[in-house]
Amino acid sequence: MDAVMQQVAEHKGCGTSGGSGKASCGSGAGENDLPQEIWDKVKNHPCYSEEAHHHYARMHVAVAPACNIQCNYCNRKYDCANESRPGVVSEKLTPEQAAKKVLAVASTIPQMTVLGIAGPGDPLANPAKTFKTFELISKTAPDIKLCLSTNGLALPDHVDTIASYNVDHVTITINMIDPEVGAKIYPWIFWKHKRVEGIEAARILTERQLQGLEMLTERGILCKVNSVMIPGVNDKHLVEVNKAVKSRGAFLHNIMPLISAPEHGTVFGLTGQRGPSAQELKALQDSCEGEMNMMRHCRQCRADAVGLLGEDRSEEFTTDKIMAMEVNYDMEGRKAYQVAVEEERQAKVAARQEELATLAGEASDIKILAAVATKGSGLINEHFGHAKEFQIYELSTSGAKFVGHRRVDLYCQGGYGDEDSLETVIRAINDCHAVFVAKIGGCPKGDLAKAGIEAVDEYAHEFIEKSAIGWFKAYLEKVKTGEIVHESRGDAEIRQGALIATAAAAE
Ligand code: CLF
Ligand code: SF4
Repeated sequence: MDAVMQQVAEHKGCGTSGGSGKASCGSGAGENDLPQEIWDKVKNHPCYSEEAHHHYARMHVAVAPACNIQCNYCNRKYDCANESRPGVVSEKLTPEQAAKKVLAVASTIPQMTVLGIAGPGDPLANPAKTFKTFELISKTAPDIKLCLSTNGLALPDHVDTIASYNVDHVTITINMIDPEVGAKIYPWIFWKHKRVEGIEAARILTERQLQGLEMLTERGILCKVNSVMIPGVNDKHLVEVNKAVKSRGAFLHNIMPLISAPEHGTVFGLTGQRGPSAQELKALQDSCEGEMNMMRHCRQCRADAVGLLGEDRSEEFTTDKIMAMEVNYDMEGRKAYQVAVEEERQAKVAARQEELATLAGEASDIKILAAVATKGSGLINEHFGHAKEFQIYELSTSGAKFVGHRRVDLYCQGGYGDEDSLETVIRAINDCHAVFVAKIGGCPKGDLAKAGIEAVDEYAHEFIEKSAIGWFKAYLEKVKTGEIVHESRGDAEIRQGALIATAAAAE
């Protein structure tokens, strides 16, 4: 393992001293928490840096249709569920179409910094298409970072090629290191021209995944491990997985909830295997965070996703549309735009630090969650009724820490509020004490208050963390003076229904 990767392996998100002297957690680790070489690799990557995901976008090109394993949470009719939300069929692209699409998107969305190949099958089960795409893009758009996500079975065979294309970021989905657990997740793999089943299949898969991870980190390639949390199958075991991947140099661990609605037609969906609740997911992520960087901002996006992680602009870039587009790839213009984004980002960090300093000396064990309606840039800039997701922050005397997001059904249905949707929003953010919004009507505000959630609109268009810290300070003051009594909130729902609704709308 080279010196830089050794530093990555040893880096513990929590308890690391940041520029402010404050502990920095997980993929929220900032410039002062990481070696310079690593910071340069992650600072503009929306998946590898939580901080970057408010400002920078990624895109996927769906050039890899085939897969070499079967996961019980996957229905082959749909995208790879390891890295993509199931339920949406992607348009398959040739490498040449993909290269044109990248130029079209990069010209339209200058903050798009990363091109990922994540399916709809496994990129390394389609190596010719995957590497041809990388080759074309590295020639025409050399400023774009290349990223890859794989189930890992074929990974050891391709590590040198991956390194030769300067792919800096690789994700491996590792759901187990114990073949007995694996046999409950993977019915078969396709290995050396034949189908292998059961424990033997899982044994080969885990060996190849861990071998591939070691080979990548030895070459200085930054690795993220995705794990799907399947209650009763691998939830407890994922703590062991976390230790195993950390010891092999993984930079980031992304524990994602199982999506298993029966409508998807997957084995887990049809057998009634449930996904985790919001609290179960957070508890597992928290328990692993002392070991290594945890990603909590993954959107389980599709194999043709385009835009900021929380938005989906893929409909603007269908094959018909991109083939008709006049593309003007202006690298200097992109650079200039990104300089402005960086200034905005620095202003946000400075505002947070300034507000955080005012919390110094506050002694309280209270930790609460708050939901935020945002369109990006780290601002409270979305109306309650227009939010398709809420970002979740944990507020404590250490500051405001991003801990997740919740997808919801739109409350505002073209001029009127939908009461059923409001119910689902409340269930999705039921563990929060407050929801920060740019604007909200009197009716939903009242209904939220009845459910014990305060709708806060006085920080409209201000920075999220600075505002949340300010509000939390006032909350602590009210508790101290006895104006309010602090009470814990209940659990919340990870909205599988909202995923299906969005998917259906996109089809
Ligand atoms: Fe794509 Fe994955 Fe690269 Fe990101 S996504 S290949 S690392 S550029 Fe990101 Fe999407 Fe989550 Fe993946 S939010 S599903 S972690
Ligand atoms: Fe499906 Fe991806 Fe698993 Fe292949 S690796 S079976 S495409 S979820």
